[in-house]
Amino acid sequence: MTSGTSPDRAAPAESADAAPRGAAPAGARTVDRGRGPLLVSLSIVGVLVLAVVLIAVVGRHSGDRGADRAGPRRTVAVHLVDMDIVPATIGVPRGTRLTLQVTNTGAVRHDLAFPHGPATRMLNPGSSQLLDLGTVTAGETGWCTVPGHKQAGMTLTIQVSGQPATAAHDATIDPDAVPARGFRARPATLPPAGPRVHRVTLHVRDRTLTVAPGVTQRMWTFGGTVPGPTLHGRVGDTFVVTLVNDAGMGHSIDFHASSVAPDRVMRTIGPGQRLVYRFTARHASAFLYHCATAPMIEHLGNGMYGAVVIDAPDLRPVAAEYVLVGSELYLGPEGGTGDATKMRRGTPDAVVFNGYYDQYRHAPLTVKRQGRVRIWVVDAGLTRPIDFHVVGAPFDTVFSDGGYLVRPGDRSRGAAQVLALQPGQGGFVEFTPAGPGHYPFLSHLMIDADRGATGTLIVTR
Ligand SMILES: [Cu+2]
Repeated sequence: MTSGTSPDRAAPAESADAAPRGAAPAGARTVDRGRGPLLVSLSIVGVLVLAVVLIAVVGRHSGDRGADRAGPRRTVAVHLVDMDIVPATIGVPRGTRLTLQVTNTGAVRHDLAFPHGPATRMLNPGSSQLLDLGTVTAGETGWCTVPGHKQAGMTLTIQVSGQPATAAHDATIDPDAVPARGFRARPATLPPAGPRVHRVTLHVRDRTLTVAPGVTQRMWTFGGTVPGPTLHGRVGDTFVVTLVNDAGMGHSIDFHASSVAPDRVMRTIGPGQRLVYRFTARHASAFLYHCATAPMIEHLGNGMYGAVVIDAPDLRPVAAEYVLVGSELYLGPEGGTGDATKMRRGTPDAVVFNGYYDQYRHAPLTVKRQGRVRIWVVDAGLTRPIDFHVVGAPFDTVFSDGGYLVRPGDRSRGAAQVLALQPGQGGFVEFTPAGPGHYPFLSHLMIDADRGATGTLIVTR
């Protein structure tokens, strides 16, 4: 293989060598400086041979980490995608002479500017520009200056080696921290089903929300909360939802409960626009709704989801009825939007019920008298299954994504330990607690219970 012998064959996305392509002049200069008295006795041909050998050595090193120590010049390809910069982070050794080959691969105009450094011109889709950052001695973050794009996640962080990979940048959750005084959990009680025609207005707006003790994030919301409000009705009910976009970028909504042609009602509307999404609920379940604007992974990852609960016609009254939406947190900087790179890697910082780390462990759900409990669960994703379990309370009823898996009175006398849901699924469980006490609930995927997917149900006398 000859791939290591030419600078031109270094990885195209991140070349560790000098100028992009045609690096021979820089390599030749290196040769000139290094030849010293040796060259006195060499012919021109000899110089060229030596140059080729040295270029080959430099090129070989450009493909491995040795270049980070040996080569202080580096050119990195950077893509401005719509509402994202790829890569979002570039790590270099201190003292690197860094050049960015910035290309707008999105559909709208973007630029890249550093607060104490250079900036590209406003780049049309498809165009690119070399951006010389000079010799990098400290980390810094640049962004797209188009209004709203930085908030949407278009940032690029230069990290200088010796600094921690992400700690200097992203917020972190302290699992032992407790909420501030006056903390109020999101009410988990299922709202009443209301009239047969549900008129709902959902304002899309960016809001800074507390997602764990001492940690805030700039979330993209339906109605100002994450998850968005829970809608509740019966089979046959009509929902007339007015979506109003009060945010700075395009958004949309997709109701899994609706049987509709998506084209019109699920279209993206721009800032200041509104649409009316009308549907009749034909089926029972706990359905997800979410923003369906690209890149969906970021619109969901930043909080744009909620639940629509459509009662099965045969439901019996219960003593307590709750809704839990499971979702993931991909923390960006404190007070900033989520980290799109973590979203794409599927590495959440937390898995939570109703938008907050260990929310109902801090503020338990209660059943005032011993009686039957129904808990609706929706998995909003992005990537984690929810393996819903209540300690000490096997489920005699499980309704999973549209049908009963377990029902009381079944001759099998079976019961379920968990309600297992994939992203985009929902259902409910029922059980009668054995007596007063504290019943922990969790996602039984322990890695997720360990990162925020827990709570407590208190059964009082
Ligand atoms: Cu959106």
